[in-house]
Amino acid sequence: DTGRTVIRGGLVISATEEMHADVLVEGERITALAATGSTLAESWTSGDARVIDAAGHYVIPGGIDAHTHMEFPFGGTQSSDTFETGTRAAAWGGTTTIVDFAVQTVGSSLREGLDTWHAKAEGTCAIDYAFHTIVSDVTEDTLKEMDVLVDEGVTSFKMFMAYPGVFYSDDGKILRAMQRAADNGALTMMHAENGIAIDVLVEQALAAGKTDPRYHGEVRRELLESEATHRAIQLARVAGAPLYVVHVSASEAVAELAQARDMGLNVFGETCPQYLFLSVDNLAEPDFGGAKYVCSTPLRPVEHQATLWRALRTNDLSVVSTDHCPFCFSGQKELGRGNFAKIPNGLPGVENRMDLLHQAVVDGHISRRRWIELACTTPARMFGLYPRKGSISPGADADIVVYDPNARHTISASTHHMNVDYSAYEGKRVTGMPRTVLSRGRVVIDDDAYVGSAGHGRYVPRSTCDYLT
Ligand code: DUC
Ligand code: ZN
Ligand code: ZN
Ligand code: ZN
Repeated sequence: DTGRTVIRGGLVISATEEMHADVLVEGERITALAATGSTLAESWTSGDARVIDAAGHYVIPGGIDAHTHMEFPFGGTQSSDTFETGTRAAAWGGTTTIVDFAVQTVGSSLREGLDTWHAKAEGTCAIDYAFHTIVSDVTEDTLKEMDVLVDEGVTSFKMFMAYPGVFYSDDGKILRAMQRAADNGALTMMHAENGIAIDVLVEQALAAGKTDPRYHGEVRRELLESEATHRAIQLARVAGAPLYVVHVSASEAVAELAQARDMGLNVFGETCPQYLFLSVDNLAEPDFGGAKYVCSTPLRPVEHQATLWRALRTNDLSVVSTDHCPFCFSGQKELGRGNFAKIPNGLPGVENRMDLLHQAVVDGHISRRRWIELACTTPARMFGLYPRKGSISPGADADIVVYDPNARHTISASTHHMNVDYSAYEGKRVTGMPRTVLSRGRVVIDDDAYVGSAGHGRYVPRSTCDYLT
């Protein structure tokens, strides 16, 4: 029994407003908010309620990271965070829900993929979790399974225009899956890069002796991201389906999204902290250090960052997720020594997202309400978790972060909690960090201590996207 908890005296921030309010938590839910100092709020602290003093702090909804890959098989290895270590690290960073990707492998069913991911996550997570499914093999049976999964709360499907021979689907398969999604209310998520053309450039680069990590960024050209983005949008129009483009990194792709949205299409875009804070310069770090920054879509020249920040303000990009997909430098990233194409793709970041975006508030890129909208409320609405998740409102799950906006700290692998031997943001100084984190009413982070438990986190079935009618 988690009893009654009052979070007292903080600044409660939502996507639309801020108020000095006390928050009453009973059991797993938020049951009321009242102005700090009001008779009602004072009445809550009589009796045996536990009081969390939030004076001088923000009180925000727990972060929703709608794009993570725990225990994800890639390039003959597997991402280094388990659901246990990855969700614990998420909690440390103020994220209280992840939406991870179950993987259908070619020749198997969506069901087998989803069951496998349930088995990985069940009983091990520190915070709540949900699933999308990666569709790698579009068949008549797969299309029928999509309808069943939507009814089970898996209401979004990711497809790949990249990675031929692994996750890749051709345009016909994409169109068929999009048509099905248009019928069953699901959201199609797209990895938009022209993988067929990229593979040609990879082969040519390697043949020319260009094997270093920085060539990963050169061959995965901006134009091959924007071309795929454009094509995905046209296919979605033909299918009459909504579209969510994941990990948008290049200005050219943002322009495609903006044009589609100006036409009134249900096209949404996501970007990730690595595209906002890192660049191709990192890929050129010496001694194979660039391998730490190999992800797809790749990091871009620094000029793209300004476009991404602008798009986050204008809503042409409306979600910031991490694409958390960690691989250790030692033994995993090193698989690509002498051949950048063999470096497992992915960066760690699930623990850093809330703080990096708060730093963006400090730096003047976004307002603090927009911070909450991008990191909590819109992901919840986009992926059918709202109103249970994503806001501090009566009836919502008590997933709450008491956030200290003045706590300075330095991001480092020596202090992070992700199961990976480096940090993509090593040495970066940020201002702001979670002090207390509640997951469904239970304190899981208490200042400098993790007090949660593996298995507290539950599977959350999702409804359909709140932005569609
Ligand atoms: N990109 C990555 O960087 N990692 C996992 C898969 C992907 O699309
Ligand atoms: Zn992807
Ligand atoms: Zn991904
Ligand atoms: Zn404090």
